[in-house]
Amino acid sequence: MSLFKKKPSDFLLTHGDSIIKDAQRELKNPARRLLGKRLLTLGGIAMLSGCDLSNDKSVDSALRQISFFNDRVQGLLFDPNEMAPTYPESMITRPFPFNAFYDIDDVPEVDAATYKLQVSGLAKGKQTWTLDELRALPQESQITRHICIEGWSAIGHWGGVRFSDFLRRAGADTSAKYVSLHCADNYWTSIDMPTALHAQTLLTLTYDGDVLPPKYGFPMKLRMPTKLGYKNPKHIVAISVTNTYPGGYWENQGYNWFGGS
Ligand SMILES: Nc1nc2c(c(=O)[nH]1)N[C@H]1C(S)=C(S)[C@@H](COP(=O)(O)O)O[C@H]1N2
Ligand SMILES: [Mo]
Repeated sequence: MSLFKKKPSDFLLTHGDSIIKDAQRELKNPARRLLGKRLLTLGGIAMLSGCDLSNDKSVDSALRQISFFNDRVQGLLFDPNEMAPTYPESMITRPFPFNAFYDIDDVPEVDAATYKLQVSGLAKGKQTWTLDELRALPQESQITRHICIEGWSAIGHWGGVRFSDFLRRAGADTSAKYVSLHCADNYWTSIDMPTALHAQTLLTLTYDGDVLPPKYGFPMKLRMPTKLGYKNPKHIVAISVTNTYPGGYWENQGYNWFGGS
């Protein structure tokens, strides 16, 4: 299967600036000159930022180059206090695009009544959560931009529980390195703890004020506006806190693990 199977033409990529800044800083490192040259020949996404990048093949390749960035460097550059931009309701992309490693007809049907979220690993709190228990926790919402490595971006409106709040309630060891997230469609990904605790990282239960529909990840999606689309898992059924590198579905096929800014 091609990693870049779709070329949606009607979305604008206007943000990705922090990733670009990382890229520019990285260019100063002589050990990465070759990579730097490659990035430069791509014209610099920073300069393209704000332009209509639809049908621009360089977007795919530019994002792909960025995905080669060293995870450690990205981790060091990550600023836990820096917020991703938020947008007014008028800027929400309608309809918000669907994407997965399969077609929309194959979206998994998760049964709300029997659904349970499992928490395991370095966490000594409650290990099983029902949907009602998650809905009873304090809720927040955000309108942020989702950027997919395939070369499109879109603004969406998600609501749910602040992940740092959830992790605390689940008794997670927040000094652990990773949080891995396993999904009903056997997709999985994993994130660094600083991103897990970032104020905009949200365990979402709603989309645009309604229960999260199946296509957007019912019953829950972890939404991180600081990370690329593939790091935002839908249909999460299990969460594990660990110091052992968990990888991910796309990450194990060559996508950059940190995948964000
Ligand atoms: N469970 C699961 N989560 C997933 C994926 C997937 O295939 N399965 N695809 C990822 C990718 S690449 C993108 S761009 C977003 C798309 O989310 P959306 O359908 O809400 O736009 O989901 C991400 N999370
Ligand atoms: Mo994606």
